[in-house]
Amino acid sequence: MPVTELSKFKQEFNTLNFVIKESKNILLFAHSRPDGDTAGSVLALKEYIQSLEKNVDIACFDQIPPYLNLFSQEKFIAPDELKLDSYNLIIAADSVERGFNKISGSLKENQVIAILDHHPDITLRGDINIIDAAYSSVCEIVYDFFIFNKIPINRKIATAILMGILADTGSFQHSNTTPKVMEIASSLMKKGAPLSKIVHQSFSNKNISTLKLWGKAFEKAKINPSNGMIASVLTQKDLSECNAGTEDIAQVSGILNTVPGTKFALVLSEREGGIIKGSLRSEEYKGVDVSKIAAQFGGGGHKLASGFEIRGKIVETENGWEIV
Ligand SMILES: [Mn+2]
Repeated sequence: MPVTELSKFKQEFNTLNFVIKESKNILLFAHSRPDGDTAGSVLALKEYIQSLEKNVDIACFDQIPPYLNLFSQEKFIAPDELKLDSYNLIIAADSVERGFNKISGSLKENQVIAILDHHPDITLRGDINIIDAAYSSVCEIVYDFFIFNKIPINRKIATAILMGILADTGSFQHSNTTPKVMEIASSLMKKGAPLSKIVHQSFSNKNISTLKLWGKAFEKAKINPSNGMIASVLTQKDLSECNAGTEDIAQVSGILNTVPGTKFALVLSEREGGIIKGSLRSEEYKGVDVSKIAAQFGGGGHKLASGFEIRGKIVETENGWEIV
């Protein structure tokens, strides 16, 4: 890929690499309940920083799940077990407002903070900010950083970056799968990243509790022929009966959205504290902007993936569900 295409963050990529080289102790920060993108980003960066013989740790409020740790045996360390002020540089990668925000305020003036994110509404800022919603994933940002600085990409780095790209593009299914993403994936495969193995292992990691919860949601799904909506609900009771967690809900609306003839999918799920979360999904070819629907309920997001929160409880009656 020509370096000119990477010019948007030329200065930031340059500065970040300079600070990495100048630092002795570096902390990488992954977001809570880590996914493939945050894990892939910190694993790729760690591999590079380690090669420079620096001390580097990965902090996260949650441990890396085994399905993301198949190509490395990394440990994520809880922030309170670390001496946070001992690091010269802290790099937070992906969803920095899910975890890193809890410690960013306590960092000292002389510590350099770098923020790598691709979420549109990030307000947190560091000393080096590489934040751009046009990126499919933070792993794509990390890739550009490596290419710009001519950092060699070995098999381990390629695998970690591809893991993040696959996670955030839903294995090249989401609309963020740009031609550039495909070019990057191709070059990572050439470096030895095992694409089909990552897809298989990352996406074949469903617990029986997740499948049971999905089963409940699918069984209850209804299609409204007048607006093409496919909708379902999950109550706190469903979650506890299946022994499932709220993270098991995330993919349900995406799967419902695959039903032919539907325009968009809505999943309403009860959360702690009397909150109902609405998750909306559509596809480019369906011609629906779900962020407009979310906005009607005070929420927001992207055209094809949005959400909102309302107060209430889901009550299932003979005539269907009601929100009370
Ligand atoms: Mn991400």
